[in-house]
Amino acid sequence: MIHDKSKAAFEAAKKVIPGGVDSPVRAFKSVGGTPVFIDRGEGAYLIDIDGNRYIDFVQSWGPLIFGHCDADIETAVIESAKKGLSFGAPTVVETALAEEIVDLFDTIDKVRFVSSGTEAVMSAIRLARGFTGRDDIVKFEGCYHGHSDSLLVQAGSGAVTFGTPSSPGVPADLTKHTLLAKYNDLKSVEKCFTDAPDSIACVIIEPIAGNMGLVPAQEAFLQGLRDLCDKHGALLIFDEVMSGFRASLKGAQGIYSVKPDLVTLGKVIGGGMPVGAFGGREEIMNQLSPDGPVYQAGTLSGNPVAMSAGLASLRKLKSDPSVYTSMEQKATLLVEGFKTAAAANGITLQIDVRGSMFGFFFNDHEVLSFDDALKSDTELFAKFHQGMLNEGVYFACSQFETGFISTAITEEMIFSVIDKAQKVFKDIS
Ligand code: HOZ
Repeated sequence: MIHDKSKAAFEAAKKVIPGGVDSPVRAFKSVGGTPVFIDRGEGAYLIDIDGNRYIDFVQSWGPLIFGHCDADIETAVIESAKKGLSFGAPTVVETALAEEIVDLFDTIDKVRFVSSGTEAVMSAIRLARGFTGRDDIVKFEGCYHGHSDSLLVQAGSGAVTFGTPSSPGVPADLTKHTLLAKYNDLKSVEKCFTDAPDSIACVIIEPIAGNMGLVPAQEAFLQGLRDLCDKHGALLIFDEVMSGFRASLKGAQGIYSVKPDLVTLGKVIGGGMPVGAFGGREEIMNQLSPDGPVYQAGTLSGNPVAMSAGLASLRKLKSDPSVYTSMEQKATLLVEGFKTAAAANGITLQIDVRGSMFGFFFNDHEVLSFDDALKSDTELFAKFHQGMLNEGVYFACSQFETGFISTAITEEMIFSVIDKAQKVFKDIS
């Protein structure tokens, strides 16, 4: 495959954009080679500026559950854009999208929209602190909640990919309020509460972690978090920016029985446009300004074009929830095919699937935590990534990310990807 134009575009970008990218994970640093510069998407495919086509398992890191250029979402965006791009004033489409979310999530009475997942989580944390009158938060190693200061501590996603899970530039005075615990390890959370019994405002978790690779929480562990939070008067926040409308129509909450106090959303609720949201029980959400004292704001929050894209996506998902079963079947087919093909070449993969999310670790042992994920063979992953890219298959360029199925991906495509993987596993073993 020829990537000459992408290589030239990357050189040009590096002169004027740090690292040539606007988000570090895109730079392909951990897998080698040059990032491909995208010209356009078409359903299940990405087409780069050299004209190469790839089956896309990244989907803009999750939002594009219907693939690229879905006709209904495109129409909603175009119709909305024709009426004006932004008003900085309320529109009825915000209420309509909020109503859909409140209808689907029993844990959300009210929801506020922002422009990114980072903002959603940052705001939810402030609200939890304001509501409880406490400063400390508990987060888990390997969970990534965006790049705001108090959450960029032992974080997953690009932060771990580039070996800076805790970033310079974050004042120690701020991170002293971030207590760290181990994913799927209740004892480590109990220790946080023993050390700081009355000062923890909230425990925040990706109930289906997607930023250290795919690592779902165990039900008993989540229940243990719920019990500890209740015992100590802390709030439980589910960060469902990634799993919301991805793991199921109700996100992780459609799979687990444990209920959070606050939920953060993003990605799918914007249909590909920049959107985040946080919501929860009325008594908590009413603490937000202008009804309450906790300040939070945004000039472009609830942007009508983004809200229209999100509304079209959610209504389409609600009208046919069977798409989740079919995406889960395809995801399972894919990773089981990979596991078998890898094993035939002496490579052990750990695989997992939750709805339209899938993961595969080059790892001999079960992955339940960040420590386990870090034991993966990232060099082998890099070789696999390069091999598959050359075969026209686009995976996230890090072992510590999740893969996504879209409704545009067919079973025939999955079989063809497994065939290509068989060849690549053979080459790299
Ligand atoms: N895992 C990241 C988002 N949840 C990838 C996207 C990015 O950092 O640009």
